[in-house]
Amino acid sequence: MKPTYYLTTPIFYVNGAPHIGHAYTMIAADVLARWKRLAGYDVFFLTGTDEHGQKVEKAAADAGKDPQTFTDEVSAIFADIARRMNITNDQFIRTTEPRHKAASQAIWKQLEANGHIYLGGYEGWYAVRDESFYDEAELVTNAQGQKLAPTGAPVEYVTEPSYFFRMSSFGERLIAHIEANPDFIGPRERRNEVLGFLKSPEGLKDLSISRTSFRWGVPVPGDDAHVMYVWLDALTNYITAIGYPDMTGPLAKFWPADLHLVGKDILRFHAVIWPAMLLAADLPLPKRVFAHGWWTVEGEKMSKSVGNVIDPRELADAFGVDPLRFFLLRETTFGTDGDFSRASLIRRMNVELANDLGNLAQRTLSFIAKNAGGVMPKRGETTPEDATLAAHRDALVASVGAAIDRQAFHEALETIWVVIRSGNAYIDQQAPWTLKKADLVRMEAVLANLLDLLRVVSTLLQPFMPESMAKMLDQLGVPADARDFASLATPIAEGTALPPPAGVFPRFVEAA
Ligand code: ME8
Repeated sequence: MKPTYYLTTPIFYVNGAPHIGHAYTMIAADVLARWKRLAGYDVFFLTGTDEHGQKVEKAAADAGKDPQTFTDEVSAIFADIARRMNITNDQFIRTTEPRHKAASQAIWKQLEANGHIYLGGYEGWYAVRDESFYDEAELVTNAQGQKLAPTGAPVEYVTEPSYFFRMSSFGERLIAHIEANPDFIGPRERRNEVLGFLKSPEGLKDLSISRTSFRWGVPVPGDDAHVMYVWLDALTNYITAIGYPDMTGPLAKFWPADLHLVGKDILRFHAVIWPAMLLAADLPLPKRVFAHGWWTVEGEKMSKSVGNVIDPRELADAFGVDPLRFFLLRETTFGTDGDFSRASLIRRMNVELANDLGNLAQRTLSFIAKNAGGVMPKRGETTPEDATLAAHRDALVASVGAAIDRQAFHEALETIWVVIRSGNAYIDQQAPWTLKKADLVRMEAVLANLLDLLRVVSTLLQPFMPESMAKMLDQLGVPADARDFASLATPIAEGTALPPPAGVFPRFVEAA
């Protein structure tokens, strides 16, 4: 029986076209999912779209479409982005699916049966852009005297009947859970923020969980005048996808989730509201919620009005999907903010992909093609330099895996790059081109060491750059069914024929 691993991205609002921020979360989650599969896990990887609520209803009206037609169209764009980014999600959930309405109503009924829902009235501020309620004290006033949410979103004053979730009664249990489980929220600083919020004098309040001023949502069971607050339905997607309310099928196998990967904007929904809902419904809590940082583009916040929203498909057309995936995870510490610029993407492509990794592979493989019969060379006696290189190589899978388990993707890549650079230093130092004239046995041994190194590096980089590494592993003579981490223990047999080498990472030259 394989161990299981269940991970999710947020489900994205279909109010507008996806951009690199959305692609970022999908790609990071995909690297993790692919890594875990290669490490022998039975992975369930979920992404999808969040299609209810006032914001989506408004966007549909602005587009002159009925909400279902509109969400069908925009959801298809998100699914297309996932496909183009090579995302290996096992399911793409849409909250307008009948099974999801059923699951949302089921959890509502469970909360109600457990005594955690009551009818009242909401009077206060609401930001449609954030689909979030705000206290008067949280609001800021801009230069025009307009009241705004702390996120900058416009707010409106709402008075309407509403059902409430008794969230306030879960504060103590949430604090205890977070304190007893240091890995429940990452990164560490964000965990402290959540604890600070829960322990603040305002503490946890009851949450308004239904709306009556519009219709685009899941109807509240037994009271059709209300639709559920969009976040209540949205968060439930994580259990809809695995069969809730049926507790015996995939849910029994995959719940609790191993990881909810989200952006920092929605951590509180995932680290406070969702766990409170689960506690109230007598369901186990996810093992971890990790909040990554925020991308700007060429130094500016992405927005339709600035006109700098980048479609990740355009970037993939211009630079390739793998360089884009690599760049997004390499450029900044996962968990902190990043700035996207074409210049830095091109720099990393040329320095790290073309020069460091591409050259190491190209130099080694073309030398073997020309001077060692185009086959896996014979391994020889081990010198101290060889032993050092091999030790670094063999430590990689564990150290990179540990970084990935902490969602430290940047660190995982840096650890691999240190070894790639030491491979380049090794080839320069050992100089097989000189050995060619003096010591063919040693020349072969050096080349074999380089191929053994390249095989490990390419195997471990598959989750980050799946297409390029498939090409690389083809050239290294690694059979398609021997590319998981368990196969690393079986070296390529000497004499294995290698296909003619072809560069995997050309230098990117900006068109004049
Ligand atoms: O919040 N930088 O959906 P959403 C980095 N439907 N990541 C970004 C980003 C940026 N500039 N912009 C967006 C919602 N993201 C809810 C979620 S989950 C039950 C419901 C990513 O379409 C990041 O993952 O606003 C962020 O958390 C998410 O998109 C927000 O997507």
